[in-house]
Amino acid sequence: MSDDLRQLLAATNSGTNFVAVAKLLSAVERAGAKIFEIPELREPKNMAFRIGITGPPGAGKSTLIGRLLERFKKENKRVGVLAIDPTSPISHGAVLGDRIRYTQLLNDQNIFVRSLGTRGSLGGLAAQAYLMARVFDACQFDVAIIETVGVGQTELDVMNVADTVVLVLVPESGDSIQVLKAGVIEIADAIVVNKSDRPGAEALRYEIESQLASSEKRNPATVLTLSAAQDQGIDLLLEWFNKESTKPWRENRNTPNRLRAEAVALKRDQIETHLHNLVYQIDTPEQLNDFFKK
Ligand SMILES: Nc1nc2c(ncn2[C@@H]2O[C@H](COP(=O)(O)OP(=O)(O)O)[C@@H](O)[C@H]2O)c(=O)[nH]1
Ligand SMILES: [Mg+2]
Repeated sequence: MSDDLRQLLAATNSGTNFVAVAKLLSAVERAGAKIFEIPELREPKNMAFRIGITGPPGAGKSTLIGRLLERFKKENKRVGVLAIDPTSPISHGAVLGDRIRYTQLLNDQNIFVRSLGTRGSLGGLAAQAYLMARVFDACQFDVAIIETVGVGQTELDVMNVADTVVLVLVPESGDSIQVLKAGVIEIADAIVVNKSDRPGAEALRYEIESQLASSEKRNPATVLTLSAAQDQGIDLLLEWFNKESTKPWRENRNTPNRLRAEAVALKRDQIETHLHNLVYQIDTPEQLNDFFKK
């Protein structure tokens, strides 16, 4: 197994061969925590700055990522995108939609996009995100963007993978207010009020700022208003990323808290798979009884 991974990693030619990168990602998905046997995956020399982008469906996350990709492309940055969409396990509808939104950039030699649906287990998504993000590091990407749809516990877990977290909200959406009430703003480093071309952006910004004022978080999020579709205000977010990237995010990634969160995500995935395999053997009441003795 680890020999296969080594070969696949070498075949990526420092991440420039995207066909090989895609194969490596699939192999890593199957290998799980075994990837730690490979030094380049365990302690990568290169680290891609991981930007997590979360928020309710339809907030404009994919559109915004498309804008960011245009900018990163101009700066000759190598970017890996991981689009996680647990809402469409069958049709992959939204994932296809995302592909269309990134379409003009997909053939670019510096931008690699991978979509992840669910394969049954929700807990597994955070594990997959950790694994893939390590591949992006080893493949010499400068930036890794992780998009998750929604704002539940799964998304919170996935956002632990990121070095910086952007929460995208929109005016005129009951979802946005619910997100604020659910305390999701606690995990955000920046909160983007998107669709500033629509009425209500200022009111939402006011709502967010008053929630932040009453939050107990030590470093409250920066609030930015922009319009992804109209390409307005994107540079504010890029400036903010530049500032964020001067922080000691590389060192922070290997703090005990971060490493433990990764360990829990990967181990939970292993245990859930094991449990699934065990219960799968149950066909009769006797076997059910035996199962509990194991
Ligand atoms: N009016 C307006 N529509 C936008 C803006 N950004 C995105 N949209 C639209 O909102 C819809 C959902 O966008 P999408 O990027 O797929 O949202 P996601 O589900 O958060 O990834 C699409 O129809 C976009 O064209 C914006 O700034 N203004
Ligand atoms: Mg999307």
